[in-house]
Amino acid sequence: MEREPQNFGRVLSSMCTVPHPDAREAAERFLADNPGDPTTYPAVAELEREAVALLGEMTGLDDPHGYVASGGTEANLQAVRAARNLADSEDPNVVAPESAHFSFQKAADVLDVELRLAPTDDDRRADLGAVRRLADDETALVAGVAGTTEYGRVDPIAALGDVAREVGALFHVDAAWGGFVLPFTDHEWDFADAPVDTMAIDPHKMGRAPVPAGGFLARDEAILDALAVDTPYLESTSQATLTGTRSGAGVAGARAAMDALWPEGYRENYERGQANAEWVAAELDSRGYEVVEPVLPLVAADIPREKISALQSAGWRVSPTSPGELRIVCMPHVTREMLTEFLADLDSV
Ligand code: 0PR
Repeated sequence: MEREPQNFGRVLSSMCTVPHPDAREAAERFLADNPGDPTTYPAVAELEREAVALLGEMTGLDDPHGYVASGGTEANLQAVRAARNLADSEDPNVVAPESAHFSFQKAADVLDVELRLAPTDDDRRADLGAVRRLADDETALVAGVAGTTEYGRVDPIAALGDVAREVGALFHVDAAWGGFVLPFTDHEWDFADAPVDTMAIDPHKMGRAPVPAGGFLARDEAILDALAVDTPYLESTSQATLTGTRSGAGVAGARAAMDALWPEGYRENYERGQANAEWVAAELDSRGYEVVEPVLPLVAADIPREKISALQSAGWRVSPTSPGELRIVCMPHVTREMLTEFLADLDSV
């Protein structure tokens, strides 16, 4: 039977969205190109350099090193891997807030490093004092999140970077979701604001690129060198990526989306998403639900489990946070009309 792709009309908790038309077209053209072998596939390799340059522009990094990864999971894992490889510790650890994405657990497991999770504060951001207490001489990497998965919070990035420097660790910022909206806010989060060494920033989330298109960025080339292995039988001689064959569609799509949307299109996405988040937060609040105010375009509200289940049965794609709140991620496909319909259904379930 022929299957249809997901219709985004009722998708409210996903961090994926509808790709930009230019991105869709570019992805289709480069479906068979492998950026993992840049000498055989030079055109897609050039698109990747342009994509990385655009990501550098967005994140305040003049001479960016990095690549289009499969997603935030790979970028976070590579940050941990580079830090572990560069650390002169027998027993390295990574310090991150407990709000960090579960990909850090995978990274710690695969790379055999200890993951130390610091509690978050009353506003669900990394508790600086706790991070400071957990970090020590064996810390290879301190990580902060700029746009957390569950609540869209931005950790105190500059101060976390200082903690990393104090213990001689590298500092990683996970802006996998937030990176395409943060340039239009006043938050401190990027390479220009803080001593950031590496970053995850995913075009396939807020960037309107096709899946898979993540971003791994590094301030120094030495970080990519710490990841590189020799590739004797390829025309190119080394590879710093985690995966081998990669998606030319992801790379070309990411480059096309950013070319079309940076900066004005992304600014509009952010402004519309933020306005929708604030609007739906106020609507939920007026109905008596406890709402976590949206710092970025992401709202969480304490809606009873049975109602969430009933909404899911009505076709709404909504998933709860770990404490059970309903999450609405105001991605570019989420319109005011969708939210109005959602509230009407919420009122009737
Ligand atoms: N870092 C942050 C801050 C994230 O939110 C995520 C994904 C990642 C890293 C990992 O990114 P990849 O999944 O690209 O490797 N956050 C979403 C989540 O786990 C991913 C997601 C996206 C889930 C779309 C469902 C979905 O439909 O909730």
